[in-house]
Amino acid sequence: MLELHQFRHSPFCLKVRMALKAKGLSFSVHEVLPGLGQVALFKLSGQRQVPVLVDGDHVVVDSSAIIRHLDSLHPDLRLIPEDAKEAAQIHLIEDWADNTLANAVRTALIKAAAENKDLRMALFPKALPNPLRNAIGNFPGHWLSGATEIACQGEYSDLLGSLEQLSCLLASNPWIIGNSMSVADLAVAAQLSLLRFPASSGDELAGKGCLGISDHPKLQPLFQWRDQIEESLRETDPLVI
Ligand SMILES: N[C@@H](CCC(=O)N[C@@H](CS)C(=O)NCC(=O)O)C(=O)O
Repeated sequence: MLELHQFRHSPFCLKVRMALKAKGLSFSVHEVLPGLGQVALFKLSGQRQVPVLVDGDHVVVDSSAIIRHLDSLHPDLRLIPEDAKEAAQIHLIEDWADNTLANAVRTALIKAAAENKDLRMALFPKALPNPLRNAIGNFPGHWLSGATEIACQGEYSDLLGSLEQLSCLLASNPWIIGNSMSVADLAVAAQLSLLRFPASSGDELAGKGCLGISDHPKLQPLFQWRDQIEESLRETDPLVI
């Protein structure tokens, strides 16, 4: 049985869950507690980041490496095509999503969480003790919000510009590159989950996100595309261990 060590709301872990589901593989998830749980993760994998996939004797770290591992073992539904030109284009989009998009999305989410106590509370693991959750919830968010606003105006308009381009592309094409789902689609769809949380994030978070982006009229085709991908991959939830 494949075992995924994850933070539930990490987009990189969602990217791997979507790949596992696209390939029809059954797996269990091990929820890592930020901080303490990462000590055990370090013992297991030699580093402290999620996702980590345990596949028998193989311990694979990093979402891109995990998906390449899965593609080599289960090539019937490839997420990285054999065609070299398409594979190169897909690699570039995946790299953009995992780095540039991920950084901009993280900043936008921090700003949104600073402005919205409900979102802030919902993002922290249920396993955290209540006094700590409450302290985080009651932190005066506008301090942080002001700081991120000044620092990140350029990044925010770049993010909006890129998302508008993608939204336009995906209004008339089912996939970003080529004629079937690839790791480029999964990497982008996973990052979008932090801008507007999908149903799979649970009742507390579903529909919440970064106002100004999640409700932007030009970006609705993009979020609909993401929701369709999630819907097509929905099946029995993995066993949580
Ligand atoms: N390049 C990695 C990025 C993974 C990553 O950034 N994981 C974050 C969660 S979203 C993490 O584990 N952060 C905890 C830490 O750095 O201590 C991948 O694609 O898997």
